[in-house]
Parts: sequence; C-alpha cells; structure tokens
Amino acid sequence: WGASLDDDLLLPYTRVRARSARDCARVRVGSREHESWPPPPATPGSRRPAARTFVSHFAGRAVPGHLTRAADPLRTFSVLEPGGPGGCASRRRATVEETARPAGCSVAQNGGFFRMDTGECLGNVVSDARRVSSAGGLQNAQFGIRRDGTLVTGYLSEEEVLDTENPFVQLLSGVVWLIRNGSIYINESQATECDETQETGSFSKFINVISARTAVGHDRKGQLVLFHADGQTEQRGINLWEMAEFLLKQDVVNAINLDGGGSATFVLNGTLASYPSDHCQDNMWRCPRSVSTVVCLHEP
Ligand code: M6P
Repeated sequence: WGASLDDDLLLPYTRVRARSARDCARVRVGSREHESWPPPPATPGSRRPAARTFVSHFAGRAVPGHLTRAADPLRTFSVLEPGGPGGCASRRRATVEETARPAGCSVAQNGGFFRMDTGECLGNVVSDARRVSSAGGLQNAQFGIRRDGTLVTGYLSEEEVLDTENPFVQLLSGVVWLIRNGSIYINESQATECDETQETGSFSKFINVISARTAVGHDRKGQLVLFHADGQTEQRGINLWEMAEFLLKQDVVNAINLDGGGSATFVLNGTLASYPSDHCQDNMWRCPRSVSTVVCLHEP
C-alpha cells in the first residue's frame, strides 16, 4: 500500500497514514528496542543472490511469490530512492523497474511506505550512506545496515539513526516488526507501533487482511532475505501472520513488513516478474504501481 488521505475514506483497512508527531510515540533515547546481528565472516568471491519462486498454500489458498537470499548484504544490498538519487527530495514516484534498471539490480522490490497523494517518502531512508528522509524517531519497524555490516532490525530513536561512530549506510522503515530474534512479534508491534492510539481497528485489519505483501530481514547465517507474495487486498494473498510464519520456517531471525497491496512488485534483472494487483488505466489489465523507495540487490 501507499498511504494517502483518500485511502482514509475509501479503504480504511489499507490505510497507513502519514502520522503527525502528536499521534505517535517516539522511541526514547537509549531504549535499545532493536536487534543487532553481527556481519557474517567475509566470504571469498561473490555469490549471486538466490531468488526462488514458490507457490505455497496458506490456509488452503495457493499463493505465488519469491524468496531471495543474499550473502554479503553490506556490499550487495541498497535502498534506492525512487527514480534515482534525489527522488525523495523531489517526491518522485517511479515503478520498481524504472528505479532498478539503471542501478543494475539483479533483484529489486518495492520498499518503504509513501504518501500516494504527494509521493512523499515516509520514515527513515538512508540510501548508500546518504540520509534522505527522516522518521523523526517515530516508533515504526526499521531495517538497516551499519558501516561495519551489522544488520539492525527494530525501533530506533532519532539519536540512534544519526549515530556517527558506526553509521547506517542503508536504512528503511516498514510497519510491523514481523519477527524479532526468532519469534513472531506482531502482537507487540500492534500494541506499540505508530498507529495504535486512534487506529486500533484499522491497524488490526492492516495486519489480518489477505493481500500482496513484501518484507525484508535476515536469516541465521546473516544473509539478507527479501520476501514477496502476490495478492489483491481482501481477495488473494496472505496476512502478516502467514508471512511471518513462512519466514520463520525459512530460518529468518528478524524481519519487517514493507509496503504491500498494489505496491507489491518483484523485479528480476530489470524486468517485472510478479503479478501486480493495481489496475492500469484500462481496467482489463494490471500495472505495476509507481512507488517510492526500492530494495535492491546488486553486484558488490
Ligand atoms: C485503487 C486502484 C486499484 C487497486 C486498489 C487497491 O483503487 O489503484 O487498481 O487495486 O487501489 O490498492 P491497495 O491494495 O494497494 O490498497
């Protein structure tokens, strides 16, 4: 989903509003509500990311998607601004293919949430060591990589995001910390993330509705993991519990939920390789949505 004010009226269950500071808790300085995973030992040579296709059954529904693992995330994973550097500042929106092709991504997916009406990148965005968007410490699930390769998942105060000793080189924000240290963390996310005070009902629908979904995280070997499942809100796809359980079975230790619904897109070697749910201008066809940030796997 992107987020838009119109969605508030039309699609209350898909809404992830841009929240103003007064609605939402900020992460306290030094609260350490995140997990840090040490960088994996350096492996000689580079292995290409392994993208695998699945058609799995979730409560009897067959759902297609992709699971991708990449060794050496520090050198092969980037958060990209829409349409290239400067995309967040100019509130650009671009398809994942448009962003991924010039960047040479072998695998790319849509990344963080954004405002559908303005194109604004929401949350923290650090792209190849450039900090281009700020969450202002709002309590939403984050995933990032520090300069020394440490993988960080969870809630970060503004001070932690701005750390200069071992700064983030990649960072993006999701909504719902799916898996924390090997356990599903959805209930805790629902209770504490930036949504709960006024939006409990809709936050619950956001979690429980079946739809297209995407996630990012890492496994026990320290490999970066990208997940994508096709779907259509309320008709096809999976809910966040089903995604978290799938990821747990794949040895994922920490993961966050990224934008889904009509935004969910999987691109392989610059070409669309998923079935987006968004309609084209001609309702007969489905088109990949112009989204905001992209998660990209590339050559070291
Ligand atoms: C809009 C259009 C549709 C899309 C729907 C739901 O109405 O863009 O094509 O299917 O939104 O989108 P989402 O699942 O992202 O909320």
